[in-house]
Amino acid sequence: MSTQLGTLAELPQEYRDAMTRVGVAPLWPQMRNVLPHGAPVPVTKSHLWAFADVRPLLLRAGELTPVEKAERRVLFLADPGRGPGAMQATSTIYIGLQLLLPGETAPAHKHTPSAARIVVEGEGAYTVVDGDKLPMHVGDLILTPGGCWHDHGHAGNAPVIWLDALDLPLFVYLEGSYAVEAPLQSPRNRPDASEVEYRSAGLAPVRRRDRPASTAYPMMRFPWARTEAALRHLAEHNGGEAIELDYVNPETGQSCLPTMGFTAMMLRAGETRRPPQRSASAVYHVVSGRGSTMINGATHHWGPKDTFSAPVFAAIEHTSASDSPAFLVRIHDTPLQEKLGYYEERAR
Ligand code: 1HN
Repeated sequence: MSTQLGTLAELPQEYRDAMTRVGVAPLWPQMRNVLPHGAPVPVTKSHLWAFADVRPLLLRAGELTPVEKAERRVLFLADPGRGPGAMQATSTIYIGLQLLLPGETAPAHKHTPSAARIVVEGEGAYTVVDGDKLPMHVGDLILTPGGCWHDHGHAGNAPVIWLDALDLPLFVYLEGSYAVEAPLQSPRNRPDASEVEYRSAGLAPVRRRDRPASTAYPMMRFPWARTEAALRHLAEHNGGEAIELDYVNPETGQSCLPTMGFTAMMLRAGETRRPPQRSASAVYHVVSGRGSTMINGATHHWGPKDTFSAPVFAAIEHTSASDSPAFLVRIHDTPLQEKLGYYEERAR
């Protein structure tokens, strides 16, 4: 079954040169690289980005680079497995930390990749998505799906930092990534859909069949206060199971974005969890609490606002500090893998 395949070095040099001239190459020396046995061999290396390390550099970017010169003032998290400057945290997931200072705006654009933001620090910022003004409070998840206009503004009086998650690496790989730009939008004068139509889980407005495809994303904002309350409530009644809630489209029950999944997690005080090995890669953002996570044998110690990554099929063990529960959001590519038909979990 695992016969040793022939190598390039075994082939005569003049044959190799002839192949190169014609623009072909032999498959067999590279076969195992692209089809390893049993499980993929990830390029991604797990890493923890401590907020305390990134924050001062981001605030310095606020002094060094005016927002007009940046369009989006972001420091992105570079996967060490891909070397310095890699614009991805895992195979499919881009993560950045974005700074907006009081009074600043970031102009409207729309692009093919989808994005979501998790607010990390500060109050008073907002994002306008297709005319809906979405207030940004710490922990909120705000969607800007592919093809939706979005601009940002900040009416507060201290810096605001949020985490951006995009399926950008996938779109770059597909040669499908581009943007269209526009001036700032004038928001509609009404609260966003999470405050009106979609206030109650399990109760959705009657679905209109005649709606245009552009309203495929009925709810763009998931307020953290409700997410945390739902997790705490679940913790009281789920008999010691893992406390996890997926962010979904409230009309369809499907993942809230096409390729990226978002899962809110609570770890009880002093709890240890060993999730199955998942074929999805993931980035964990700590909303509150402290603890540690062992990923493929190496341990990250984390606290509020820290972010860490896990490659595909990682062996993971989370432990929360004994004095209080911890709340994290897991950003992953399960929806993409399900659509491609290969998402998998292996019990440990
Ligand atoms: C983008 O549109 C935003 O709208 C943030 O805030 C980060 C990174 C790459 C490509 C587009 C934003 C981004 C981005």
